[in-house]
Amino acid sequence: FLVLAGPPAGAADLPRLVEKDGRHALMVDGAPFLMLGVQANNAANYPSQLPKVWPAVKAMHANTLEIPVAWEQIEPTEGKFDFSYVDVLLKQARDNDVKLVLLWFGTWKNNGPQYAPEWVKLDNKRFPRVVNAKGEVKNSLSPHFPATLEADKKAFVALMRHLKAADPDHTVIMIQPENETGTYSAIRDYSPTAQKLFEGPVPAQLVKAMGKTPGTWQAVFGKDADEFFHAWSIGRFVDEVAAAGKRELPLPMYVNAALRDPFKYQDPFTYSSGGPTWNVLEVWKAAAPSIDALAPDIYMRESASVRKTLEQYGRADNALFVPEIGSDKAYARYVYDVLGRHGIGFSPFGLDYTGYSNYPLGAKQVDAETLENFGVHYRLLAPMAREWARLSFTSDVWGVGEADDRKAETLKLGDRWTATVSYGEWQFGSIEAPWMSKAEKQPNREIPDGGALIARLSANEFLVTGYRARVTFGSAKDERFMLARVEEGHFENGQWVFDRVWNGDQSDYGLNLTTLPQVLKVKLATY
Ligand code: N0T
Repeated sequence: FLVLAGPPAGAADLPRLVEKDGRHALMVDGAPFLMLGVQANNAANYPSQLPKVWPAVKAMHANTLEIPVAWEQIEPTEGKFDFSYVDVLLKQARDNDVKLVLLWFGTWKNNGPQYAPEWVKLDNKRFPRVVNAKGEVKNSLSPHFPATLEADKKAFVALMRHLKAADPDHTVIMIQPENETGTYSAIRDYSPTAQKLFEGPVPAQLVKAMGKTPGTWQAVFGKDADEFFHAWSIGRFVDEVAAAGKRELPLPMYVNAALRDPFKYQDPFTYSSGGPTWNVLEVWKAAAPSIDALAPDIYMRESASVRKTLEQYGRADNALFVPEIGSDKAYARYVYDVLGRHGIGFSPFGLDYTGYSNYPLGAKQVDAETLENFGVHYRLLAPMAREWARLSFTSDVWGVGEADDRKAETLKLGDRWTATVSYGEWQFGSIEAPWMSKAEKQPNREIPDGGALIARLSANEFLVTGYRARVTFGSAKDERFMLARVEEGHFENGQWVFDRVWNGDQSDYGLNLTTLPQVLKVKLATY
C-alpha cells in the first residue's frame, strides 16, 4: 500500500473559528476548545511583569492568557522591529502550558493612540486625528488617512510574520487587532477629508448588506448616518489590517467593543462611537469580513443588562465570546450565562499581581480571594473544557448564572423536559422547621455567585454541572417522570470516570450542586 503523506511533522493544526448550524467552536489542535481566560492588566506587556502574571493564571485555573503587544514596543523607531518581549512571552506561556490571545494595541486603544510609538502619536500632520462637529481635535486617530493605515498594517504584518516563524505550535490561538476602537466625544471625523467622503455615496457593499437603495450617507441612513459612517470607516481600516496579518498567518481574529446601553438609545457622543456596539453590528459585519467575531467588553453589573448583551452578540453569524468582563465576584457567575448560550470563551479583565485594579469597573483589589472568585468555576470546568466545547458545538446546551433577584428560573430542554435552577436553599428540600430562624429560612449569600450548566447527551440524557445551585428536572408535558439514574463522575483525559450513583437524599429534593466540583450524568424516564 501507498502511505500518503499526512500533515508535515511539527506543523500543528492552525486554530480556527468554525460555524455549523449556527453554533460555533474555536478549534485548537484540531478540536473544539473552551477558553477559560484571564486578561492581564494594561501595562503587563513587559518581561519584567510576566512573573507577576503567571501565578494569577495558575491560581484561577485559566487555560488562556490575553495580553497586550504594544505597537510602541515592537516598532519604537520606524521600520526597526523588536520582538524580544513576544519571544519571552511565547516561551513562558509554553513553559506554563497556557495558550495566548494577543491584543494588538495600535491605532486604537480605548479610542486613542497612546500605545502607538511616538513617531506616530505625536505627528498630527502625517497621522491626523479626529475633528469633532465643534471643530475640536480629539485624541482619537482618524480612520480616513492611508498613512495611518499603512503604518499600522506594516507593524501588524511584521508581528504576524514573526509569530509564523516563532510559534509553529500555535501557543497563540487568537488575535485581537486594536482595542475598543471608536472615538469618545466625537460621533465621527468632520475634517475636510472625512467630510468629503461623508458627502459622497455609501459604498455599494454596505448598501447591499443593509438592504438599502444607493445614495449619500445622510440620504441612506438619516439620523444614524454619522455613526454608521464612522463604524464603517473604522471597520474597513481594521479589516485591512486584519486581512494583511492573516495573509502571513491566518489565526482567528476578533474585535472588542466598549458597550453602549443595551436597552435604550444612547447619544454616540457619550460612548466610543464607531466601535462595534450592538446598533452597528451589521455595519461592522459588512465592513470587516476578515474579523471572525465581534465581542463585548462587559462592565455592566446588572444581570438583565449582561444577558441582553449576550443576546445581542451571540448570533448564528457571530460567535459569542467575552474577552473582557469585570474582575469582581459579582461578574464570575456570568460564565454560566455565556456558556449556556454556546459561548466559546470568557475572560475577566485585569487579574494579575502587577499592582493595579480598575475599581469601580472591577474588583477593589486583586488578591488570592479575588482570583478564587473565578477559580471556583474554572476549577470545575477545566477538566471538562474540551468535552463541554464539543457538546456546545454539536449539541444543545443551556445555562444560567444566578440573576440579581436570586429567583429560580426554569429552562426548557427541548419539548419534553424542563430544568429549574434555584439558589439559596438547604440541600434537604424546602422544608421549614419551627426552630429555623428567618435568616436560616433564606440562606442567601451577599453576592449572587451560583449557576448551572446542562448539555444534551442524548434525547433523555443530560450532563449537569454548576455551583451553589439546585437543578430540578421536570416533564414539560406533565408526564409521570423520574430520575432513572444520576451518575456522579469526572473527566480524566477526555474520558468519563464513574464515581457513584446519587440516590435517596442526594436526588429526592433536586440535584444540589455545592461548592464541590460536581459533574453529573442524568437519565430521565417516564413510568
Ligand atoms: C477596558 C479596560 C481596559 C459602565 C478598563 C473599559 C481595557 C479596555 N476599557 O480597565 O482599559 O484595555 O478594553 C471601558 C469601560 C468604559 C466605562 C463603562 C462604565
